[in-house]
Amino acid sequence: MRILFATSNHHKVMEANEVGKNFGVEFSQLMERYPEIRDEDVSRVAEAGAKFVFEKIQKPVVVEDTGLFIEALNGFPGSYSAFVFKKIGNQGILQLLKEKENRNARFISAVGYCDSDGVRIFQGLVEGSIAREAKGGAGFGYDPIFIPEGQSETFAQDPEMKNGISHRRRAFEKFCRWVIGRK
Ligand code: ITT
Repeated sequence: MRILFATSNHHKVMEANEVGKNFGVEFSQLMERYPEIRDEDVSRVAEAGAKFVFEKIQKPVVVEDTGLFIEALNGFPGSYSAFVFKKIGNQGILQLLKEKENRNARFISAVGYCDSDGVRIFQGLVEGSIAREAKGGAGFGYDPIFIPEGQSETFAQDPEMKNGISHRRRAFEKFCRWVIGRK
């Protein structure tokens, strides 16, 4: 089964396909932009994005929105993670946490799927902490500063570990299970 995935980020498509291959689901990248609404909840951002793209292309489509929620910063940057990453990057986040003992953080991924029956949301979450310094060359975005719970390395140091436990894996697993079980 082939499903369109509207995203500008090819890393997301590769990670989704690592999950999809276990379910016979293949994701194809669709370079279709959509407005990211201002909402603190990544699920609502994904929901609005999926509806927007579906209405435009009239084909079933997936979009995904991810946020990094840092406890000591009251959940910042959250659903504003893309904007914050562009503005201050990983070094900016490390700077904001310089004096902080509490390094707890979580990634939340929301996959939105829209077809003529409407939109559905599938969430995945991984708990972890923000490293003291950026490490690793794999992955993208905040991967060099995120250490998942129970691990000693960042997502960027161990992409296989990331693929096994990430927020995205968890959200796409839920989606794939649902989509192949439907009908
Ligand atoms: P699209 O919106 O086009 O899908 P994007 O990269 O802008 O691609 P998001 O808005 O979901 O995706 O991402 C928010 C930010 O969080 C952005 O800066 C990403 O680089 C970063 N991000 C998303 N998923 C991540 C992951 O698995 N690991 C590290 N950083 C991630």
